[in-house]
Amino acid sequence: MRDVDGVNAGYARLLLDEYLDNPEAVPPEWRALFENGDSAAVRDLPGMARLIARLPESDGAARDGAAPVTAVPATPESAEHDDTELLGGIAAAMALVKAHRMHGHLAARLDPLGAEPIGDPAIDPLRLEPKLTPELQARIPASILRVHVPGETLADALPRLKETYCGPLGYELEHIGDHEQRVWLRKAIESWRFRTPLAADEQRQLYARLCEVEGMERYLRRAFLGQKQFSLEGLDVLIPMLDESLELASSAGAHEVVIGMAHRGRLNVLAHTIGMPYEQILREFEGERAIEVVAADAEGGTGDVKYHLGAEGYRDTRSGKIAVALAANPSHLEAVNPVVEGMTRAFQTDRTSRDAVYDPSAAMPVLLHGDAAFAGQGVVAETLNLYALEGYSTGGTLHLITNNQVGFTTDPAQGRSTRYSSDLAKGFDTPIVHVNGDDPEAAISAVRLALAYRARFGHDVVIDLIGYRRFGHNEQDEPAYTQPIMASQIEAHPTVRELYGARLVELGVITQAEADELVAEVDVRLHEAHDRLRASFGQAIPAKAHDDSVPLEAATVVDTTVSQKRLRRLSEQLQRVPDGFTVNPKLARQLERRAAALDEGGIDWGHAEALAFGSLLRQGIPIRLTGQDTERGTFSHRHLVFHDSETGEIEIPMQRLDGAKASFEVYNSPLSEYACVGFEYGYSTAAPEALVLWEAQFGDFANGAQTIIDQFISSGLAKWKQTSRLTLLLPHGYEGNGPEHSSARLERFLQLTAQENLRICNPTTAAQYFHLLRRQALDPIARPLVVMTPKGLLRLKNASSTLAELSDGSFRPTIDASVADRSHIRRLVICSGKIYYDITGHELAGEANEIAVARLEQLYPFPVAATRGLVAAYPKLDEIVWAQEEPQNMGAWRTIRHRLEEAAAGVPVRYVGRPWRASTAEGYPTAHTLEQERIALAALTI
Ligand SMILES: Cc1ncc(C[n+]2csc(CCOP(=O)(O)OP(=O)(O)O)c2C)c(N)n1
Repeated sequence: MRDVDGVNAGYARLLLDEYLDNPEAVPPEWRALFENGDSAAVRDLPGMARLIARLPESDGAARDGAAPVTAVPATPESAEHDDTELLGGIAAAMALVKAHRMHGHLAARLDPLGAEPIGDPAIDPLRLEPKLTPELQARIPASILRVHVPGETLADALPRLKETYCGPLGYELEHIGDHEQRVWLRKAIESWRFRTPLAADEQRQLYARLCEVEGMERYLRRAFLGQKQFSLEGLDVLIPMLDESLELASSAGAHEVVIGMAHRGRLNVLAHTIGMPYEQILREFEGERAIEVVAADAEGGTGDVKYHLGAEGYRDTRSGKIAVALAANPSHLEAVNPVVEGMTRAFQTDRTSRDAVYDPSAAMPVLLHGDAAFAGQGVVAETLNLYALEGYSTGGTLHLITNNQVGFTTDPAQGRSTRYSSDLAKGFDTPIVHVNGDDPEAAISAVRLALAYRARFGHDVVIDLIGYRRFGHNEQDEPAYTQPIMASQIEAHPTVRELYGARLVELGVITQAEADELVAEVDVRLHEAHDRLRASFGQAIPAKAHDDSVPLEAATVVDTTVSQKRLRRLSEQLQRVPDGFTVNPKLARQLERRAAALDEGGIDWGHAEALAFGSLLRQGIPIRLTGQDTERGTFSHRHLVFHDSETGEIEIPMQRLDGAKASFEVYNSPLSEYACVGFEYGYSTAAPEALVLWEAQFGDFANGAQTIIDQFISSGLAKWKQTSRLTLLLPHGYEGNGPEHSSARLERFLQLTAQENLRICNPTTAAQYFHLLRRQALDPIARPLVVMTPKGLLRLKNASSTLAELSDGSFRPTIDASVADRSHIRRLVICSGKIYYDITGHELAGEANEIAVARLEQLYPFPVAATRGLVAAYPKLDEIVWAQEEPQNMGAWRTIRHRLEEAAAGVPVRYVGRPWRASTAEGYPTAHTLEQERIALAALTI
C-alpha cells in the first residue's frame, strides 16, 4: 500500500480536474479509477487513501510530461488538521496556477502609456481560501502543480509565474479546445523557451532597426509637411517583429511571405520589410506635390495613393533569400485579408500535375490589422473561418493587430463590446498573445512563440501589439480634439527607440554617443537618398492619355475548338467510375443520358462545362472551381464529385483524366461571399496561368462581396496594374422565384466597365458557354470574366448543343436570328440571356413574320462591329427593340443603349421590359408570369 498524504491527495485531485477537462490526458490507470465512479473518493483524505491503495505501484506522470508526483512521506506525527490545511492549500495553489493561465493577462502590464491593469482576485494568493500565506506556499511542492517555471515550492515558483503571465506579455490560450495545444502552449510559455534574452549584438541590431523606423517617419514628416503618411510611431516594434517573422519563416523552409495590411505604417513596411529603396518612397511624396503630376499613366491606369500600393521584394535571411509580397489593397479595411490568403494558397500549390499538391510550408501569410478594424469588420470573421478548411487552409496565418488603442477618433469603448480587440479570434480556438509595444524584446519573443506554434499546429495565431498613435490619425489630424488626455500622455512619453536606447546604455551594451550616432546616420541616409532623387528629376517619361471612348472587341482570336474524338474520350472518362464504386442510381441515369447526347445532341450545360474543363486540363491549364454547393451544383446540374451511395466515398473523375497536364481543384465553399470571392481573386492574381472560377449560389448573393468586386476585380488594373482571369459564375434569370433569386445585378457589373477592365457575358447555349470558358482560359490577355449563368436553361432542350457545336466554332458575341429572307423583317428584337427563349418560345412567335430575334451574348466589351453587322443584315427595319426581363433601371439597357443606337445607324431603338422598379422582381409567381407574358408579347406584336 502506498503512502497517502496531502500531497498525493492533491495530485489525485489535480488528475481528477484534468480528467474532467479531458479524459485522454490522464494516465490510463487513473482514468480507469475515475471511470469506475471513484471520483467522489478524491474529495476527502480517507477516500484518497482507498483510491491510491488500489493503484499499481507505478502511477506514471500525466502525459504532457509534467514531473511525476513527488511522494512526500507522511509524517506520523503530523496532525490531521495539518494534512487538511495542506490539502486545502494544494487545491488553492492549483486554482492559483489555473487563474494565472486564464486571467493573468488581466494583470499584465500591456499598455505603454501605463494604464493600470484591472487585475483579477483569482490571481491573488491571499484572497484564496485558504489564504496562500508565504508559509503555506513554502510547503507546497511546485512539481505537483505541474507548472513549468523553475522552483521547488510554490513560494519559489509564484514570482516567476507572475512575471510570465502578468509582465509585458499577456496570454489567452485556455479557451482552446484542443488539449495538446493548450499543454504545448503552457509549457512553451512557462519554460520561457521563446523568451531567451537577446545577445548584445542582437540588442544593438534591434536598436539600430528602431532608429531606422523612427528616423524614416520623422524625415518624411519634416520634408513633406502636411502630407499623409499614416506614421507607425507608437507601434515601431512592428518592423523588428516582421524581421523576426521573415527569419523564422525562411528557416522553416518558406520561400514567400505574403503580407496584407492597411494604411498604418505601410511606408515603413515598404521600406524596411519589403526593401523598397528610400528614393522610391520619396518619389511618391515628390510626385504628390509635383506640378506635372499626371492623371493617367501610359497604359491608362489611374494609379492609387502611396499607402495602398503593393510591392514585392527579396530579403536576405540567415537561411537564404525569401520573397516578400505586400498585397495592394484599397481603403476598405480588412478587405485584403482573404486576398492575401488566396495569394498564399496559390503560392503553396503546385498545379503542374493532375493532383494539386498543397505544401503549406512553401509560403506564409501575415495579416496586419488595426484594432478598431479587427473588432468591427465582418470580413475578419469570414477570413478566420477559412483557416482549417481543406480548400482554403494556408497552414496558419500570423495575425498582428497593430493596436494603437484608438480608431481614427473613436475610443475602444465605442468601437467594440469586448475587452480586447482580438476577442473574436477566441471563437476560432486561436491563441492570443498581447504584448506591450514598448518592450521590443518581449515583442520579438511573442513572434517566436507564435511562429513555433504555427509551425507545430498549422493554426492561425494572433499577436495583439499594444502601442499608441504618436500623432493624429494622419498627419493632418489633431488628436487632442478628441483624445486630449491620451494626446498629452503621448507627448510626454519617450519613444520606444529612446526607451530601448536608454536601457542598452544602462546595460552597457552601447554608449549614449553610439546611440545618438545611429540616429544621425539614418537621417544622413535619407538625406542622401532624397538628394539623389532630386538630381534625377526631369528624366521622367511623359504619360499619354488613353482613349477610353471606344471599347475594343477582343483583338486576339483564340482557338477554342476541340476535336470530336477528344471530346468523346473526355466524356467517357468523366463518366467512368472505379470498379466497386456505386453511383446513386438517379445520377447514373443522368450520366447515361450524357453519353447518348454525344450522338443524339442535347449536350447540356453541366456536360459542356465538364468538357471545357477536361479539355483545358489536357492543354495544361489548371482549374480551381469553388462556391457554395458547387461540387454538385446548386441546381444539381454539375456533379463533378461522385459519392458512393453505400460507403460515402468520394470520386472526382476530373482528377483522373488521362493525359491531364494540370491540376483540377473543386471545393464547396463556406457560406461566405466576401471572403470567398476575395480568396479566389487573390488566388487568381498569384496563379495567372490558371482558370479560377467562383460560383454564386444565386447571382444576387455576389453583392455580399461587393467590396471585392468594386475595389479589386474591376479597378485593380487601373489602380495597381493588377488583373487576373478570375471568372464569376452568377446564376441570373427571371423564373418567378422572387426578388432575391432572379437577378445577378447585371447592371452593377456593366456600370463598372471601362478601359476593357472586365468581360461580361450572358451565354444562351451550352456550346457558347463551352467556348466562352475555353476562351477565358486561353486568351493571352487576362481579364476577369463575369458570366450570367442560367438556371432553367441548364436543362432546356433548346439551350443544349451538339457535339459539332462544341468541336467547331467559337464563342459568338452576338447570335443572329435564323431567318432566310430578311427583306420583310421590320423589327429586330435584340435581347440577352434567358428572355430569348421566352420570346421565341411564345405561341405567337411563329406568326410574327416581320420580326427577327437576335441575341447579344457579350455585353462588355461591347461587340460594336458584330452588332453593326447584325443590324445591317436587315435592310427594311423600322425599329430595333431592346427586350429585357429586368426592370428598366436594371439589366443592360441603360449601359448599352448608346451602343445600340450607334449600331442602329438611324433606325429608332425602343425599350421593352419591366418598368422602373425599386426591387428586382415580383414576389408572387402569378405576377411574374403575367409580366414575362407581357414582355414577350410586347416584343412580338407590332
Ligand atoms: C471599411 C472601412 N470603413 C471605414 C473606413 C474609414 N477609416 C479609415 S481608418 C479608420 C480607423 C481605423 O482604425 P484602426 O483599425 O484602429 O486602425 P488605425 O488607423 O488606428 O491604425 C476608419 C474608420 C475604412 N477605411 N474602411
